[in-house]
Amino acid sequence: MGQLLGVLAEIYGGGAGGQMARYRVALDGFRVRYGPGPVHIFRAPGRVNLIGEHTDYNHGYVLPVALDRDVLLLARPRADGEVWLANVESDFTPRGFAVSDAIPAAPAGDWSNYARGPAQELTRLLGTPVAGFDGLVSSAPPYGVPRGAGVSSSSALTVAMAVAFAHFAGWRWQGAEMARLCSDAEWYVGTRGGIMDQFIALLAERGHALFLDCRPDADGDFRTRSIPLPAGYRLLVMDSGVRHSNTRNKFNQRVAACRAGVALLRRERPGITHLRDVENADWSALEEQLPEEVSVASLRGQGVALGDLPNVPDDAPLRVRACCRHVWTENRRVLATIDALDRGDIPRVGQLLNEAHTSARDDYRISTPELDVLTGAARQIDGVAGARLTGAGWGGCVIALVPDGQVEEFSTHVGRFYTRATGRQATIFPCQAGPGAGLVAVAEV
Ligand code: NG1
Repeated sequence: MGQLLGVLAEIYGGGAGGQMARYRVALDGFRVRYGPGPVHIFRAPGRVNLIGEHTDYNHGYVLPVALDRDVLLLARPRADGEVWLANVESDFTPRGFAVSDAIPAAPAGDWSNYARGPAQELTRLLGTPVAGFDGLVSSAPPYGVPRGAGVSSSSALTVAMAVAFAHFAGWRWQGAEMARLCSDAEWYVGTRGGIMDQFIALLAERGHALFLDCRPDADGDFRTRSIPLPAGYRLLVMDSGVRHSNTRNKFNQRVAACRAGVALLRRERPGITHLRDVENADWSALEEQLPEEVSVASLRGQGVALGDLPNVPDDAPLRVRACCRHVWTENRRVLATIDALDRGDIPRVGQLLNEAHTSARDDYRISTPELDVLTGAARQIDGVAGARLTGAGWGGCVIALVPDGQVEEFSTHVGRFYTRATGRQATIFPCQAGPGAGLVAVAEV
């Protein structure tokens, strides 16, 4: 156990003591459920995104940061090709399935889909069924990844599962290939998201954000760069407590609006495959070619197909022009943010974060009144560089860059202001940029 404490100190820094207690509870739970013997402990972190929202599936730029809040998966391989899963949180009831290259999905919303996806994808990639395991997941507050809060709890769970399957299969993964596999594994559950969350969960570096160009090169590799977080500031996360129930449908509708933009722009420029392709075009000229609003059915009538997109009804109003404008401006903001970070110009970074929030609110329409209250309250504190919603939107979290000396005042003010304005309680915590996913240790229980 002393050895484990050392490993935890490397991962969590000062928070290792509390983590040790959390790991002990999980290890005891594993022994009670599955019996004594060796157990592998894997982890995968959640993330915030500094800037670059809804750009990843448009082959754009993103700048995520891993949290030190993570999903733990304790696992012991089985010889019969079955996977059995339990969870320290009792609302996730136990699940089981058999590994194959075509694993039937459980009903939408079933948490075992986040294990079924990676098991199926890795089996297909390796051409042979991967080993199953007995598993116990631990992601309860305060150490786990908040669920449905736009900090990527689903990807953290998927990545933890994938890392475990890969380990037991003896597959030595590389970043890009594994990130792609995990992204495919999430398409298995129906969301047509991008590759950002899986990349940061796998490749995060302590104290750094990860710049990722989501356009693969000819070899399928992605350009990345680790960028140190600015000295003298804390990246604070404010969880609004608002959880949206219908996110998957709304998310896919935004993807549909972007795909519609591409399909319409392709009529004159056939080389365009993603919105990224117009990053250097004059936007004011381009946007006139895009409708303000159009339905899927009307697009179909014009011969425009949007591809495989679950849960987008025929009459869903797609705000094509505004959504595409958000993506075009957001990509520029990400590059400008990197430039400002390189120059140490934090006020400029803050300005870009604020502009990104406005674009997400007005053009992409993914904010909520609660997220707007939080960003407004955050900006009232002197020295706060900027604040914006982070993640998919429709609830979840806001981030702010706060001077080290202002953290306490900030938390008190924002907490009170938010409760007065909304009657809700915000959870405010620092983003301690932690390392990426992997095997933590093998323990004996
Ligand atoms: P969250 O916030 O974790 O639901 C989603 C997508 C990302 C990205 C962001 C918006 C998945 C798994 N995640 O993240 O790829 O598109 O929204 O920037 O689809």
